[in-house]
Formats: sequence, C-alpha cells, structure tokens
Amino acid sequence: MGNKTYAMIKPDAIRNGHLGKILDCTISAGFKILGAKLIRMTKAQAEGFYAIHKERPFFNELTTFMSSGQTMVLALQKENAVSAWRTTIGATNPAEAEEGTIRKEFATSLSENAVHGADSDENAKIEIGFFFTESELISYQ
Ligand code: IDP
Ligand code: MG
Repeated sequence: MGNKTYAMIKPDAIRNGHLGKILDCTISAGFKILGAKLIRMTKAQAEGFYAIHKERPFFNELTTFMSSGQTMVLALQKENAVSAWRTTIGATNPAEAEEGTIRKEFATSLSENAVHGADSDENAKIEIGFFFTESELISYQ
C-alpha cells in the first residue's frame, strides 16, 4: 500500500465557504499536506483529468462543474493514503455517505460532492503528476 493520495476540494465546497473547514478535517484525520494549490481549471484540463469518465452520461456536467470555479488540488500523505482518504470523504453520493465524513457534512449533491479522492495507488500517482511536479512536493522523513 502506498502512502500518498491525490485529493481535490471542489468548486461547490469553496463557493459554499468550506475550504478551511475541509482542510482542518484533512489535517485532523492525520494527513500531511505534501502539496497544495488553488487553481481554476479550464474545461480542457477538467476533460483531461476526468478522461477515464468520458463515455459516462455525466461527463459534460462534471467537467463543466469542475471548471466553474476554484478548486484546491492536494497531494496528501498518510499510511494507506488512498483507502484512508476515501474513508474520510465517504460515498460518492452524499445521501449515502456515513456520518462524520466530509461528503456527508459538506457535499450538496451527487455531482457537486465537495471533494475528490484517487481510487488506487496507480491513479493517485498519475493524478498527482497531473497538477504537481516532483520538486513541488514536500518530502517528510
Ligand atoms: P468518486 O469521486 O467517488 O471516485 P466517480 O464514480 O469516480 O466517484 O465519479 C467522479 C465524479 O463524477 C463524482 O465525484 C461526481 O462529482 C461525479 N458523478 C459521479 N456520478 C455522477 C452522476 O451520476 N451524475 C452526476 N455526476 C456524477
Ligand atoms: Mg473516482
């Protein structure tokens, strides 16, 4: 199991004023921040990032939403980071997310669900590489 994952705080959460609270939850859950940037994704960047979903019916809705405002992109470190972060954020649909998860607390709908989490070590590496160069990541010993 790897110790890094890729996360995003999505435009709905930032628009709704939850950026600081979600960062607080992230740190409280034991994640170290290796890299963080506040960006505004272009539609083309969102389409590239979510290329794996390009055949899905919600692809246009998703990439329009992800380019609709600010996103914080994050590289995070913790033991078993990928699964630990997915547990911390909860189910994709906030209506199904467990109490105490970030999506339960801060997401508004299935599409505007506050945060992203990579789904495998392999994808975490690819997704971190999409927004960060190696030299931008802090290394903790
Ligand atoms: P995940 O973010 O929990 O890994 P995925 O199935 O990978 O969920 O979907 C990526 C993102 O696409 C979701 O986080 C959500 O923003 C959006 N999404 C997923 N399913 C739907 C849907 O049925 N309608 C609209 N948006 C969706
Ligand atoms: Mg996913």
